[in-house]
Amino acid sequence: MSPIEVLAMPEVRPLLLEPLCAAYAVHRADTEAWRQAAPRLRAIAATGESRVSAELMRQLPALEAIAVMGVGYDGIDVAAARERGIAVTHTPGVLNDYVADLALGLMLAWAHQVPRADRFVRAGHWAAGPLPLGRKVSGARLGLVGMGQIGQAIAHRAAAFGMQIAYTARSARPGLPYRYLPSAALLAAQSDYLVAITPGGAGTRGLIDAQVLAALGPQGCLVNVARGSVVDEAALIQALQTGTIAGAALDVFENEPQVPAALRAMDNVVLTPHIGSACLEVRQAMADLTLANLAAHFAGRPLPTPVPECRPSLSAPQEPRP
Ligand code: 8YV
Repeated sequence: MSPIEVLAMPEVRPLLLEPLCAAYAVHRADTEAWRQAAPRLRAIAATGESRVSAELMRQLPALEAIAVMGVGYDGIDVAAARERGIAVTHTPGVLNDYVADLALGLMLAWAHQVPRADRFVRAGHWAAGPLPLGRKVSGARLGLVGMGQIGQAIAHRAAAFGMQIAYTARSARPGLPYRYLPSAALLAAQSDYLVAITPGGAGTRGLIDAQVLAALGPQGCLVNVARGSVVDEAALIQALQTGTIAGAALDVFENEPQVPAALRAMDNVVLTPHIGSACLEVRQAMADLTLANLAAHFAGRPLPTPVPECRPSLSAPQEPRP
Protein backbone atom coordinates (compact mmCIF):
# COMPACT_ATOMS: atom_id res chain seq x y z
CA MET A 1 0.00 0.00 0.00
CA SER A 2 1.40 3.44 -0.84
CA PRO A 3 2.02 5.67 2.16
CA ILE A 4 -0.39 8.42 3.17
CA GLU A 5 0.86 11.77 1.88
CA VAL A 6 0.84 14.79 4.17
CA LEU A 7 1.74 18.47 3.69
CA ALA A 8 3.77 20.02 6.53
CA MET A 9 3.39 23.79 6.83
CA PRO A 10 6.66 25.76 7.09
CA GLU A 11 6.16 26.44 10.83
CA VAL A 12 6.21 22.72 11.73
CA ARG A 13 9.39 22.07 13.75
CA PRO A 14 11.45 18.84 14.13
CA LEU A 15 9.62 17.69 17.27
CA LEU A 16 6.57 17.07 15.07
CA LEU A 17 8.23 16.88 11.65
CA GLU A 18 10.48 13.93 12.52
CA PRO A 19 7.78 11.52 13.81
CA LEU A 20 5.49 12.79 11.05
CA CYS A 21 8.09 11.79 8.43
CA ALA A 22 8.42 8.37 10.11
CA ALA A 23 4.67 7.73 9.79
CA TYR A 24 3.76 9.42 6.50
CA ALA A 25 5.19 10.58 3.18
CA VAL A 26 5.69 14.23 4.10
CA HIS A 27 5.98 17.11 1.64
CA ARG A 28 7.15 20.41 3.02
CA ALA A 29 5.18 23.50 2.08
CA ASP A 30 8.35 25.62 2.14
CA THR A 31 9.66 23.82 -0.95
CA GLU A 32 8.09 23.97 -4.41
CA ALA A 33 8.16 20.16 -4.82
CA TRP A 34 4.94 19.63 -2.84
CA ARG A 35 2.91 20.97 -5.79
CA GLN A 36 3.50 17.75 -7.76
CA ALA A 37 2.03 15.78 -4.86
CA ALA A 38 -0.93 18.16 -4.38
CA PRO A 39 -3.57 15.80 -5.85
CA ARG A 40 -2.56 13.06 -3.39
CA LEU A 41 -2.16 15.07 -0.17
CA ARG A 42 -4.68 13.85 2.40
CA ALA A 43 -3.70 15.89 5.45
CA ILE A 44 -1.99 19.10 6.50
CA ALA A 45 0.16 19.37 9.63
CA ALA A 46 0.23 22.95 10.92
CA THR A 47 0.95 25.01 14.04
CA GLY A 48 -0.84 27.80 15.87
CA GLU A 49 1.04 30.28 13.66
CA SER A 50 0.23 28.61 10.31
CA ARG A 51 -2.08 30.09 7.71
CA VAL A 52 -4.21 27.52 5.88
CA SER A 53 -6.46 29.43 3.50
CA ALA A 54 -9.46 28.31 1.46
CA GLU A 55 -7.23 28.86 -1.59
CA LEU A 56 -4.65 26.34 -0.34
CA MET A 57 -7.44 23.85 0.42
CA ARG A 58 -8.76 24.29 -3.15
CA GLN A 59 -5.38 23.11 -4.45
CA LEU A 60 -5.69 19.88 -2.45
CA PRO A 61 -8.64 17.85 -3.80
CA ALA A 62 -7.88 14.82 -1.60
CA LEU A 63 -7.55 16.82 1.64
CA GLU A 64 -9.37 15.20 4.57
CA ALA A 65 -7.77 16.56 7.74
CA ILE A 66 -5.86 19.54 9.10
CA ALA A 67 -4.01 18.81 12.35
CA VAL A 68 -2.84 21.91 14.21
CA MET A 69 -0.10 21.66 16.82
CA GLY A 70 -1.44 24.53 18.90
CA VAL A 71 -4.51 25.40 20.91
CA GLY A 72 -5.14 28.45 18.71
CA TYR A 73 -6.25 27.77 15.15
CA ASP A 74 -7.20 31.27 14.01
CA GLY A 75 -4.93 30.90 10.96
CA ILE A 76 -7.05 28.06 9.60
CA ASP A 77 -10.11 28.87 7.49
CA VAL A 78 -12.31 26.47 9.48
CA ALA A 79 -15.49 27.53 7.67
CA ALA A 80 -13.94 26.53 4.32
CA ALA A 81 -12.75 23.24 5.83
CA ARG A 82 -16.20 22.46 7.22
CA GLU A 83 -17.80 23.14 3.86
CA ARG A 84 -15.65 20.39 2.36
CA GLY A 85 -16.03 18.07 5.34
CA ILE A 86 -12.32 18.44 6.19
CA ALA A 87 -11.66 17.63 9.86
CA VAL A 88 -9.67 20.23 11.86
CA THR A 89 -7.97 19.28 15.12
CA HIS A 90 -5.92 21.25 17.68
CA THR A 91 -4.11 20.62 20.97
CA PRO A 92 -6.08 22.05 23.91
CA GLY A 93 -5.37 21.17 27.53
CA VAL A 94 -1.71 20.22 27.37
CA LEU A 95 -0.37 23.78 27.49
CA ASN A 96 -2.69 25.41 30.04
CA ASP A 97 -0.25 25.35 32.97
CA TYR A 98 2.71 26.56 30.99
CA VAL A 99 0.91 29.52 29.39
CA ALA A 100 -0.61 30.44 32.75
CA ASP A 101 2.85 30.31 34.37
CA LEU A 102 4.14 32.67 31.68
CA ALA A 103 1.26 35.11 32.23
CA LEU A 104 2.17 35.34 35.92
CA GLY A 105 5.85 35.49 35.00
CA LEU A 106 5.25 38.41 32.64
CA MET A 107 3.26 40.32 35.26
CA LEU A 108 6.02 39.76 37.81
CA ALA A 109 8.76 40.56 35.29
CA TRP A 110 7.06 43.85 34.47
CA ALA A 111 6.19 44.83 38.06
CA HIS A 112 9.59 43.87 39.48
CA GLN A 113 11.28 45.23 36.33
CA VAL A 114 13.39 42.09 36.00
CA PRO A 115 14.56 42.57 32.38
CA ARG A 116 15.17 46.28 32.94
CA ALA A 117 17.02 45.61 36.23
CA ASP A 118 19.16 43.03 34.49
CA ARG A 119 20.06 45.51 31.72
CA PHE A 120 20.77 48.14 34.41
CA VAL A 121 23.24 45.94 36.31
CA ARG A 122 24.98 44.69 33.16
CA ALA A 123 25.41 48.25 31.88
CA GLY A 124 27.17 49.22 35.14
CA HIS A 125 24.55 51.83 36.10
CA TRP A 126 24.02 50.61 39.67
CA ALA A 127 26.89 52.60 41.19
CA ALA A 128 25.34 55.82 39.86
CA GLY A 129 22.09 55.32 41.81
CA PRO A 130 19.14 52.98 42.19
CA LEU A 131 16.68 51.73 39.61
CA PRO A 132 13.35 53.64 39.64
CA LEU A 133 10.80 51.94 41.89
CA GLY A 134 8.74 49.04 40.57
CA ARG A 135 5.14 48.00 41.21
CA LYS A 136 3.33 45.22 43.05
CA VAL A 137 1.48 42.16 41.79
CA SER A 138 0.33 40.66 45.12
CA GLY A 139 -3.04 42.12 46.09
CA ALA A 140 -3.47 44.03 42.82
CA ARG A 141 -6.57 43.90 40.61
CA LEU A 142 -6.41 41.40 37.74
CA GLY A 143 -8.74 41.62 34.76
CA LEU A 144 -8.83 38.58 32.47
CA VAL A 145 -10.07 39.07 28.92
CA GLY A 146 -11.12 35.47 28.33
CA MET A 147 -12.02 32.79 30.86
CA GLY A 148 -11.40 29.51 29.04
CA GLN A 149 -9.16 26.78 30.43
CA ILE A 150 -6.02 28.93 30.33
CA GLY A 151 -7.82 31.95 31.78
CA GLN A 152 -8.95 29.78 34.68
CA ALA A 153 -5.40 28.47 35.18
CA ILE A 154 -4.15 32.09 35.36
CA ALA A 155 -6.90 33.01 37.83
CA HIS A 156 -6.04 30.01 40.01
CA ARG A 157 -2.42 31.16 40.24
CA ALA A 158 -3.35 34.82 40.70
CA ALA A 159 -5.56 33.87 43.66
CA ALA A 160 -2.45 32.57 45.44
CA PHE A 161 -0.98 36.07 44.99
CA GLY A 162 -4.04 37.54 46.73
CA MET A 163 -5.11 39.28 43.51
CA GLN A 164 -8.67 40.53 43.12
CA ILE A 165 -9.86 38.74 40.02
CA ALA A 166 -12.48 39.78 37.48
CA TYR A 167 -13.04 38.78 33.86
CA THR A 168 -14.92 39.41 30.68
CA ALA A 169 -16.09 36.82 28.15
CA ARG A 170 -19.01 36.46 25.78
CA SER A 171 -21.12 35.45 28.79
CA ALA A 172 -20.64 34.88 32.52
CA ARG A 173 -19.31 31.46 33.45
CA PRO A 174 -21.58 30.04 36.12
CA GLY A 175 -19.82 28.45 39.07
CA LEU A 176 -16.65 30.53 38.92
CA PRO A 177 -15.84 32.65 41.99
CA TYR A 178 -14.70 35.66 39.93
CA ARG A 179 -16.55 38.83 39.08
CA TYR A 180 -17.91 39.04 35.54
CA LEU A 181 -17.97 42.31 33.61
CA PRO A 182 -19.75 42.51 30.26
CA SER A 183 -17.07 44.42 28.31
CA ALA A 184 -13.30 44.75 28.06
CA ALA A 185 -13.55 48.52 28.73
CA LEU A 186 -15.55 48.03 31.94
CA LEU A 187 -13.09 45.37 33.05
CA ALA A 188 -10.06 47.53 32.20
CA ALA A 189 -11.43 50.41 34.26
CA GLN A 190 -11.30 48.14 37.31
CA SER A 191 -7.96 46.46 36.65
CA ASP A 192 -4.31 47.11 37.44
CA TYR A 193 -3.25 44.25 35.15
CA LEU A 194 -5.35 43.48 32.10
CA VAL A 195 -4.42 40.06 30.70
CA ALA A 196 -5.56 39.00 27.22
CA ILE A 197 -6.15 35.24 27.01
CA THR A 198 -8.87 34.89 24.43
CA PRO A 199 -8.75 33.11 21.03
CA GLY A 200 -7.61 35.15 18.04
CA GLY A 201 -9.54 35.51 14.80
CA ALA A 202 -12.24 37.75 13.41
CA GLY A 203 -14.38 37.65 16.58
CA THR A 204 -11.70 39.23 18.77
CA ARG A 205 -9.68 41.35 16.30
CA GLY A 206 -8.75 44.70 17.88
CA LEU A 207 -10.82 43.91 20.98
CA ILE A 208 -8.29 45.77 23.13
CA ASP A 209 -8.40 49.17 21.44
CA ALA A 210 -7.67 52.80 22.35
CA GLN A 211 -10.85 53.02 24.42
CA VAL A 212 -10.00 49.93 26.49
CA LEU A 213 -6.44 51.18 27.01
CA ALA A 214 -7.73 54.58 28.15
CA ALA A 215 -9.97 52.78 30.63
CA LEU A 216 -7.00 50.77 31.94
CA GLY A 217 -5.39 54.09 32.78
CA PRO A 218 -1.96 55.51 33.68
CA GLN A 219 -1.29 52.97 36.44
CA GLY A 220 -2.34 49.97 34.36
CA CYS A 221 -0.32 47.27 32.61
CA LEU A 222 -1.48 45.23 29.60
CA VAL A 223 -0.31 41.62 29.33
CA ASN A 224 -0.91 39.71 26.08
CA VAL A 225 -0.47 35.93 25.96
CA ALA A 226 -3.30 35.41 23.45
CA ARG A 227 -2.75 36.59 19.89
CA GLY A 228 -1.30 39.84 18.57
CA SER A 229 -4.52 40.43 16.63
CA VAL A 230 -6.50 40.83 19.87
CA VAL A 231 -4.73 44.14 20.58
CA ASP A 232 -4.72 47.20 18.31
CA GLU A 233 -0.92 47.49 18.26
CA ALA A 234 -0.83 51.06 16.92
CA ALA A 235 -3.20 52.17 19.69
CA LEU A 236 -1.07 50.31 22.24
CA ILE A 237 2.12 52.04 21.10
CA GLN A 238 0.39 55.40 21.33
CA ALA A 239 -0.99 54.61 24.78
CA LEU A 240 2.49 53.67 25.98
CA GLN A 241 4.12 56.73 24.42
CA THR A 242 1.61 59.15 25.92
CA GLY A 243 1.45 57.55 29.38
CA THR A 244 -2.19 56.55 28.86
CA ILE A 245 -1.12 53.21 30.39
CA ALA A 246 1.93 52.45 32.54
CA GLY A 247 3.35 49.56 30.59
CA ALA A 248 2.90 46.26 28.84
CA ALA A 249 4.24 42.72 28.83
CA LEU A 250 3.76 41.04 25.47
CA ASP A 251 4.40 37.52 24.21
CA VAL A 252 2.51 37.93 20.93
CA PHE A 253 2.44 40.57 18.21
CA GLU A 254 0.35 41.58 15.24
CA ASN A 255 3.00 40.77 12.63
CA GLU A 256 5.29 38.11 14.11
CA PRO A 257 8.24 37.84 14.07
CA GLN A 258 8.30 41.60 13.41
CA VAL A 259 8.12 43.65 16.61
CA PRO A 260 7.70 47.40 16.06
CA ALA A 261 10.87 49.42 16.82
CA ALA A 262 8.77 51.72 19.02
CA LEU A 263 7.98 48.83 21.37
CA ARG A 264 11.56 47.58 21.36
CA ALA A 265 12.77 51.03 22.39
CA MET A 266 10.59 51.30 25.52
CA ASP A 267 11.88 50.50 29.00
CA ASN A 268 8.41 50.01 30.47
CA VAL A 269 7.64 47.10 28.15
CA VAL A 270 8.63 43.46 28.57
CA LEU A 271 8.85 41.51 25.31
CA THR A 272 9.06 37.76 24.69
CA PRO A 273 9.02 35.96 21.30
CA HIS A 274 5.74 33.94 21.44
CA ILE A 275 7.05 31.42 24.00
CA GLY A 276 3.72 30.60 25.67
CA SER A 277 4.10 26.85 25.01
CA ALA A 278 7.83 26.78 24.33
CA CYS A 279 9.22 24.10 26.63
CA LEU A 280 10.21 20.56 25.78
CA GLU A 281 7.56 18.79 27.85
CA VAL A 282 4.67 20.88 26.56
CA ARG A 283 5.75 20.87 22.93
CA GLN A 284 6.27 17.09 23.13
CA ALA A 285 2.73 16.65 24.46
CA MET A 286 1.42 18.94 21.70
CA ALA A 287 3.29 16.99 19.01
CA ASP A 288 2.04 13.66 20.43
CA LEU A 289 -1.56 14.90 20.43
CA THR A 290 -1.23 16.18 16.86
CA LEU A 291 0.03 12.77 15.73
CA ALA A 292 -2.71 11.02 17.73
CA ASN A 293 -5.32 13.10 15.92
CA LEU A 294 -3.89 12.18 12.51
CA ALA A 295 -3.59 8.51 13.44
CA ALA A 296 -7.19 8.43 14.68
CA HIS A 297 -8.40 10.11 11.51
CA PHE A 298 -6.67 7.64 9.20
CA ALA A 299 -7.77 4.67 11.34
CA GLY A 300 -11.39 5.86 11.22
CA ARG A 301 -11.50 6.31 15.02
CA PRO A 302 -13.05 9.33 16.81
CA LEU A 303 -10.69 12.31 16.83
CA PRO A 304 -9.18 13.00 20.27
CA THR A 305 -9.37 16.79 20.00
CA PRO A 306 -11.29 18.22 17.05
CA VAL A 307 -11.77 22.01 17.13
CA PRO A 308 -15.17 22.95 18.60
CA GLU A 309 -16.60 23.77 15.16
CA CYS A 310 -15.79 20.24 13.95
CA ARG A 311 -17.14 18.31 16.94
CA PRO A 312 -19.73 15.79 15.81
CA SER A 313 -22.49 17.18 18.07
CA LEU A 314 -22.34 20.64 16.52
CA SER A 315 -24.46 21.44 13.53
CA ALA A 316 -23.58 25.12 13.15
CA PRO A 317 -20.22 26.93 13.20
CA GLN A 318 -19.43 28.80 16.38
CA GLU A 319 -17.79 32.17 16.89
CA PRO A 320 -14.44 31.99 18.69
CA ARG A 321 -15.03 32.02 22.42
CA PRO A 322 -13.23 34.49 24.66
C1 8YV B 1 2.70 27.87 19.59
C2 8YV B 1 0.32 28.75 20.13
O1 8YV B 1 3.26 29.02 19.18
O2 8YV B 1 -0.91 26.90 20.95
C3 8YV B 1 -0.93 27.98 20.35
O3 8YV B 1 -1.99 28.46 19.93
O4 8YV B 1 0.30 29.82 19.67
C4 8YV B 1 1.62 28.16 20.55
O5 8YV B 1 1.51 27.16 21.45
C5 8YV B 1 2.61 26.95 18.44
O6 8YV B 1 1.37 26.75 17.89
C6 8YV B 1 3.43 25.71 18.61
O7 8YV B 1 3.32 24.81 17.60
